[in-house]
Parts: sequence; structure tokens; C-alpha cells
Amino acid sequence: MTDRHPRGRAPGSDPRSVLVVVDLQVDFLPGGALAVPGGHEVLGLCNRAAASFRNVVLTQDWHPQGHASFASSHPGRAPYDTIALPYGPQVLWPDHCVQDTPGARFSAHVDIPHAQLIIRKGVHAAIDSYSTFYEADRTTPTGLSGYLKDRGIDTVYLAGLATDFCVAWSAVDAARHGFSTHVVEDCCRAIDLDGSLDKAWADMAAAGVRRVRLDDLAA
Ligand code: VGL
Ligand code: ZN
Repeated sequence: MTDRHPRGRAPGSDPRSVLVVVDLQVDFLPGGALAVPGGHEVLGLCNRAAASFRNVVLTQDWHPQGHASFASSHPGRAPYDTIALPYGPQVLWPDHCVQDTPGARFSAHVDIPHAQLIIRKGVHAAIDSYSTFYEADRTTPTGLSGYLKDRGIDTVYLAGLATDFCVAWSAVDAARHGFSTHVVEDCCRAIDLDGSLDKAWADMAAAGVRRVRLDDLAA
């Protein structure tokens, strides 16, 4: 018996663990408004990871039209520019995951029927939310931390899109709020804008986030 399952069981079967599957939405996949390179490669892997977990939460980027993170909301700005907003620097994106549009839907290849909760984030017009725990002002909660704590969950695994934005910010916040936090690295893909992926891994390591692989989840 190795020590890779400290509680002596595969993490997915542990009622105190959850897999958070991040933003497997049409706009983040090839052909989408903000396609993450290779994003489609993780769909089957995330389905497999989720099948091994008793507790699964899905996240869904879900912006109102005219959202502050859209370049189109800032005259004279282009996608991938960075601007200063009241809560800090904000990368501007193409319009994506607009509430109730086809691009905001989960991919048809997502097959996680036992997911227990869907957290929609980025729903406030003036604040972005990469993290599924706290919005980009770092203080407005989504409620996920309370939900997990209420259920006695103390261990978070993350997979999905994009490694360097929504996965990383969610992982850092989970670790900061006391969850034992793991990113399933082969179940994620990155946008990688100006070194954002290296910075994300460094930020996650500094916060105490562990990197694991899909094979590590097996019993
Ligand atoms: C994301 C950029 C903008 C993500 C969401 O899911 O990583 N990235 N909105
Ligand atoms: Zn977004």
C-alpha cells in the first residue's frame, strides 16, 4: 500500500472529497469564442475522473451581456489587453459564455450525470470571477466554500479549463480557505497568455496546492 491515498482509500470514494469540474463549455472548446488549445482533449478524461468520485460539482462561466471582462465593453480596447478595474488588473476577453447562449452550454460530450451542484460564476456585470470560490475582488463569495463545509468536505480536486485561469484561481482559493487541494493536471488545458501558465503553477505551489494525475485517483 502506497501513501498516495492518505486515508487508505481512493479519493473519489471518500465522502469528504469532491471533484470540481471547471468550465467544460462550448465557448472554451475548439470553434468556441475563447477556445482553449486542446480543450476537447480533456472531456473524456474529466468524465473518467468524475466517474470515480462520489461528490462532483460543475462550474459554469455565466456572464451577462456587456460583462466587464469583455473587450467589447471597453471602447478602444482589444481582446487580451489588460486594464485596471477597481478590484485590480483584468485581462479582456472576447465575448464568451454569455448567459443562456449556445456558447455557455456544457459540451454535449460532458457525461457527469451524478454532479450534485452547478456553480455559475462571473454573473455580476462589474466583476469577473475566475475562481469558483470568490469573485475577482477576492471578497465576494460564490457560496461554494460554505456548501462544501456544510457537507463535511475538506478535500478538493480540480480538473477542466483553463489551467491558468479558472482552475488555478479556484485551486489557490480552495487552499487558502483550508481545503486540502489537488489539481489533476492531465485533465486540464491552459490558455497560456504571456507566461500565465508558469505563473499559475508557481502561485498554486506557493498556496500548497498539489499536482496529481488521473492515474493517481485509481484505487
Ligand atoms: C476563463 C477566461 C475568462 C476560464 C473564464 O474558464 O479559465 N478564462 N473566463
Ligand atoms: Zn469568463
